[in-house]
Amino acid sequence: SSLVEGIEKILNLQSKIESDASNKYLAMAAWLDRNGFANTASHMYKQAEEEREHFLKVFKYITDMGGIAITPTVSEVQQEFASFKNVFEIALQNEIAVTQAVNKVIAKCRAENDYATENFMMWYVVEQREEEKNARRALELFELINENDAAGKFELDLQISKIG
Ligand code: OFO
Repeated sequence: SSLVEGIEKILNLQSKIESDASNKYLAMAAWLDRNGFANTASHMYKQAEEEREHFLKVFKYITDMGGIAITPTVSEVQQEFASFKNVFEIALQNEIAVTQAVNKVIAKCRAENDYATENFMMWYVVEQREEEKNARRALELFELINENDAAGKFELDLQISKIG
């Protein structure tokens, strides 16, 4: 393998984090769907698909580098949310945690002089910047549109689904 042990390990951890991120979005999509927010639900289903791709990208990289990619176990994810807005608060928190995990992988690459993996991880840096921006924009819309009446809920559902 062209990966040192510590790098292989942290990449497998990142692969699990991305896989969990996919399942977290899936649970959010289902919650939105059953609460009548059809547009943001389909937006979240798409996010779940994207995270699955992020997971596969790391998974395949490990294999390409001659390492052992471990199929992640499926963890419990949050299924219930306090409110429409709360879904997006949790989504932002999750994205911030993913960004921190990405940064840890890069720090490890630097410590190990693994520039190939550092270069590979730069794609995630760009992606996370975009995803955090989108998650913050969704929360901003709750400041602009009143979620406490039906018309506001309808408008929020529409506008948030157009982000990104
Ligand atoms: Fe947004 O989690 Fe993937 O990178």
